[in-house]
Amino acid sequence: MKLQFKVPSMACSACAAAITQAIQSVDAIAAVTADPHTKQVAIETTASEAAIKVAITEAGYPVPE
Ligand SMILES: [Cu+2]
Repeated sequence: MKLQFKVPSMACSACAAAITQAIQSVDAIAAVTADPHTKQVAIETTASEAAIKVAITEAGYPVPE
């Protein structure tokens, strides 16, 4: 399933890497594209949207509705 989130606090490539790692801790084979310029995170995963959202939030990057 394809998911897309806007993560406003993703400011640089280190943030993008941390978010990617958090998502891959839920789904190791998730395909993640995190762009600090557009603040968009695109994910191809078999994990649930809720689980991915929690992982990103717990990494320190709130995901607004
Ligand atoms: Cu950063």
